[in-house]
Amino acid sequence: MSKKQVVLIGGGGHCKSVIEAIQSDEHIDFIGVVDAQKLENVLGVAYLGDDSILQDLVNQHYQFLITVGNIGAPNLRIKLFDKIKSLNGLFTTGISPNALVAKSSSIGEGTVIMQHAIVNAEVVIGKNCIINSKALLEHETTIGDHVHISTGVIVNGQCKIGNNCFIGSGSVIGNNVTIADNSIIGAGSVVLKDIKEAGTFFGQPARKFK
Ligand code: JB3
Repeated sequence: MSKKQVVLIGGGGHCKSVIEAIQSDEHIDFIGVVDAQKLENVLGVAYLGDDSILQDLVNQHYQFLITVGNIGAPNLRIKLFDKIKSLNGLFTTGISPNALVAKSSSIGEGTVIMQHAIVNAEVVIGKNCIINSKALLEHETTIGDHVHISTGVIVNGQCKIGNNCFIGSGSVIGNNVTIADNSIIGAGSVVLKDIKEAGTFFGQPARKFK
């Protein structure tokens, strides 16, 4: 199988974590990093330039991952994803060889599954998501587009997490819970009831903060 030639968009902390997570995947070659500011290199991966070179990179048929992270709203990740789409760029998926991903699950373009994450039976994950280190997604859960499930989160079975949500580190989402699009769940929260309208929620049990 030929290797995927992958360009990373955003060269900060999340990018370093993605490189560590997927560099031992023998099917991936990193071409380089695109960042708004000039960098030396990122963990040995070359700096290529700023976003003005994206069309050239698309023309060379490289595949992309958005490696700008987000705590809260994913606006920059969406903007960069849509920009590359508008240039007819192709996204790949990045799956750490240390993650456990069920064969019956499905993972959207541009999504990364970080180290020691577990994605169980019939989970469906949308595009441009971060399933961060040690997150657990249980059976038949659905994750929308541009979602960040942060480090150590537990999402139990048959949940529905809407588009653009951020679930903070260590949070627990109970079985069969639905969370509305654009919701933010603060770190360490416990969500046992549906969240029907977007907002910022925090606590055990989680309550609306704003
Ligand atoms: O929660 C965890 C474990 N990690 C967080 C991650 C998910 O999100 C981490 O703690 C950070 O808060 C955040 O990481 P991120 O996004 O890598 O943050 P930072 O280290 O600040 O790097 C952002 C990079 O994006 C910087 O190098 C910026 O120059 C670059 N950047 C900003 N705007 C951009 C743009 N790069 C491109 N190509 N285009 C832009 O428009």
